[in-house]
Amino acid sequence: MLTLINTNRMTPPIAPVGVDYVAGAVRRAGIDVEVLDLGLAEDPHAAMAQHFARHQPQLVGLSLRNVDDCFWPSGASFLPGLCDTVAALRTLTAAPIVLGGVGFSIFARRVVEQTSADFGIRGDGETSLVALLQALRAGRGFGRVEGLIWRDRATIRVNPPAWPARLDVPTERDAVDNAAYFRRGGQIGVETKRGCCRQCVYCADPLAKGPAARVREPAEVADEVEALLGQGIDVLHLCDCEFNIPPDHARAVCDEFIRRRLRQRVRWYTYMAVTPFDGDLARRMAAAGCVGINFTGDAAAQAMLTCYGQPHRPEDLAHAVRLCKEHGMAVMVDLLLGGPGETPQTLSETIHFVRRLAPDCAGAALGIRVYPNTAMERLVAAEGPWHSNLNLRHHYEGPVDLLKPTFYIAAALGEHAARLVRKLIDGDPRFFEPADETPGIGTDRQGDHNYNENRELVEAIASGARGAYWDILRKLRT
Ligand code: B12
Repeated sequence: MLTLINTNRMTPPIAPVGVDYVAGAVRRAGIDVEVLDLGLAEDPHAAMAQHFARHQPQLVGLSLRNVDDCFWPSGASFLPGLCDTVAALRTLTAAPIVLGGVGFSIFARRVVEQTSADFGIRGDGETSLVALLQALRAGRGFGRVEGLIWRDRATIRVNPPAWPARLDVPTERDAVDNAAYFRRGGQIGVETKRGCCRQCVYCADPLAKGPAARVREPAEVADEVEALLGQGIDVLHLCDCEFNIPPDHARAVCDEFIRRRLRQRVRWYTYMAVTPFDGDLARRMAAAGCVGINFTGDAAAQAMLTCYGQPHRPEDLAHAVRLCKEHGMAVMVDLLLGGPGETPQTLSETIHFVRRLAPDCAGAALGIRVYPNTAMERLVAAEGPWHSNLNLRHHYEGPVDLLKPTFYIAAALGEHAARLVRKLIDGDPRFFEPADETPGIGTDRQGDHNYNENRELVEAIASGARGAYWDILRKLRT
């Protein structure tokens, strides 16, 4: 038997989609699995004690969705909490512990070392977790489990990541209490694919999900949406990095939703790249039930788009916003301010351009989380010694360690970069503004869009609001 634990306790709570899929796959392989959801538990320690008083599993799996909140002013890390959870589990069970999840997969080996877990699986969990259970039973074969990080006497071994080209994802969605998450979290996630072939310099998705898109059958995705509808869930957020890459698959998913007339029963939101996007895709998306798109805009100064490795031009962003308006879908533009080469001039170009576009809202995130093994890490390394790099900011003590929340904010923006951004926004209510540096969470929140311990959202959802968080927040504002 396997115990699968969701460790994510951020609020509003997001249903652990990965746990749902992995538990379904393990069950399908004929292995018993119990889900212990700390995201819904009043007291996580009591919940763990209760669970292990009743169950003695062969393996305990911990899902780590977020290593940190990836948000500069707070820079909250969840690793200390994960270490505590692993330590508490050691007192409750002798079963080996395996870690997995998207956040985990970005750093995999480092998190295994830090927490002293027995194993980790980098990448997809469905097949590898079953293979690990089989290897444990046989007492050998660990070298063949895809994505496995394991201890071979004193050495830590790292197998190639688990990114199977053919996806076989269970569609039942019945291992997690999705209805409870819908009541408290306002939306539920569904994936149509995994992986991304884009080269955005800062992005960690290729590290966790692989460098090429691996698509699901549109009919399976629609089956899953219908399974969620059966649980009373009618507002979804896609979990693809970018829904429109590759565009053929996005069209095929929309066509299947249209064929099943899902638009009458479900509303959905998604992340999208600015290109490729045209009138045909916009029309199909709206007809398939899409009510809101959050674009990876990043910037509207060409120099910054080039620096970030974005293939779109500012005009493409304007076109994308126009298409959304024409087709009745709400639109958010996500900006990433302060990257390498950002100056007060490029910042002003971006903000003024986006203000003229008048999207329904825009996220003015200041500071880029620097992840290891990305082009961004290489760019920073090329700037000279890490310890004296004035573009790097972090709240922790000691030398730069990319496992801890570390951000890039171009020093050319001066000491008070957030203030400068707010000045350019000039009170435009459509923007989610960056707060000043406020280590910790839940403090001094003034209109930002950090969804970590976001009381405004929790209260709105409790009062009945549903949808993407940016859409809920912007409606509260206007
Ligand atoms: C969609 C999304 C959102 C949506 C969620 C919508 C919804 N209802 O689900 C919204 C917009 C709400 C959101 C919010 C946030 N997000 Co988000 N989000 C994503 C995204 C794109 C998909 C996540 C997802 O569900 N994937 C699908 C599931 C099936 O995949 P999975 O969880 O990885 O599970 C698989 C494997 O990891 C593995 N697995 C999972 N668990 C386990 C357990 C074991 C034991 C094993 C072996 C394997 C295993 O198997 C699963 C199936 O193959 C990811 C990036 C990405 N491409 O994944 C970012 C991502 C997870 N988000 C991130 C962040 C930072 C956040 C926020 C903290 C942002 C903020 N400050 O507000 C919040 C946190 C919200 C919360 N309460 O948790 C970061 C985390 C990075 C980090 N440093 O840790 C990511 C990676 C994006 C990024 N690159 O920066 N997010």
